Amino acid sequence: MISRIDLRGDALPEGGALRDLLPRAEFDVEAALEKVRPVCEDVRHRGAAAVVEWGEKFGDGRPRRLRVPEEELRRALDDLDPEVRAALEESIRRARTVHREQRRTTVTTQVVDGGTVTEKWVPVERVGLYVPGGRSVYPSSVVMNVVPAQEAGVEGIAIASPPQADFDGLPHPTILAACALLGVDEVYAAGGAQAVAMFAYGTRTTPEYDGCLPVNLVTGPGNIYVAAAKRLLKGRIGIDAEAGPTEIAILADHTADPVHLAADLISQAEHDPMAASVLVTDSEELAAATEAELTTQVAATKHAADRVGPALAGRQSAIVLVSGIDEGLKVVDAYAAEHLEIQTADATAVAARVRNAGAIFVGPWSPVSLGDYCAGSNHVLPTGGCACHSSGLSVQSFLRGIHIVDYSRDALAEVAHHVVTLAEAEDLPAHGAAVKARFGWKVPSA
Ligand code: HSO
Ligand code: ZN
Repeated sequence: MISRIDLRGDALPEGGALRDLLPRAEFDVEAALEKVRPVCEDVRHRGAAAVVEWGEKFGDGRPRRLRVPEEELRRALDDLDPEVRAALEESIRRARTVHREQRRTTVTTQVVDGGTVTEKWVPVERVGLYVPGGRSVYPSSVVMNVVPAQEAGVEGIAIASPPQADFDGLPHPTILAACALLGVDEVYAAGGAQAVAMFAYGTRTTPEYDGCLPVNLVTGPGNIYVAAAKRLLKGRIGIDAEAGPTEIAILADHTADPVHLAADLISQAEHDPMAASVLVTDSEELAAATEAELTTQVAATKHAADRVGPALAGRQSAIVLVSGIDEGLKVVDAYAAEHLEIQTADATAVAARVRNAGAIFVGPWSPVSLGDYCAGSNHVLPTGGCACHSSGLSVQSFLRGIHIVDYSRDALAEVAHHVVTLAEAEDLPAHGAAVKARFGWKVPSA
């Protein structure tokens, strides 16, 4: 069911070579680019009508209205199961508690007398948050996108989620209810690459459709076409990341409980047949016990046939055997998982040594599912190894740091000769001239 990779014995290769030995899903965004290019171009030229038509062509329902009327948001919240509402409220409360602390303060540095540089943090004016539909209806992802944007102070928050034929051409009602709970009232029944293009280019209001103002930044997970549209339109818009299939890696030793390990590996495999579940361990016994547990638990899990089974059997999942926890750390660093659980003796100390991961879950009581919903942490995280250079969604994702430079005459005079010297060294004398002109073309001496 799940393959094994044995890296015991020989010394582990370094960096890229080690990474190449580890399993990973194919997620060829480049190939999808050609498919989404005409879609984005069409939305650019024909606006809302193209958004709706491409949605229908790709199998979404026809939206009743492109912009979801506010009474539908209120109705969805009124109809929401009270237990789901209570759970979402707790999820929101905890996410706010964590994300509020991520706000940045303006810092002014006195570089010299009369010379300051201030870094001011300014929220992006308007963002578009993408929330998938279809197989993955995740109101929790609405929370994880909206809360950091709101805590960052973003004024314009728009959400797009595909129209569902089963719900009369509206996005899924729990998505709408989550938007209403969070106080977001600008919601579009649009999905896929066409929704990203709608956000990027904006659409005009026509007799048939409500318009959407262009946004500055698009965030949120989606399928490969959403990722491809983000790549194509990046520059015109900012993006968070190109989310790929979800991943869980677990670094475990003989102290870990195979029942928990199997449950956690299955939990993320449940998202997608392309999802990756990777166990890294130095214990042959634990590997065997986890394999046995996987067989038992997969047989009893709801999405076994269509997602969990194929995900665990896929080339992206494996049990990796290593000679010790030090080697295990090298492996998980090379893998750079979206989610990494540490299930070892002294898990806190081991976790402190991890360099690359989207989020780290420490010890037996911090499963990834907790982070997916109610830890307070964010679940929009870098996939596909991007955790070695990128972070998950946070308040910072919605802010820009602007440097404000304010020097007096004396402060400029003090450093003018260095500016002129560097300008000449770079053969850019006009740069130096911009300073010289201020001092009657005679640079003050040091
Ligand atoms: N594990 C997913 C997020 C999610 N899980 C949503 C449940 N719902 C990617 O981090
Ligand atoms: Zn999940």
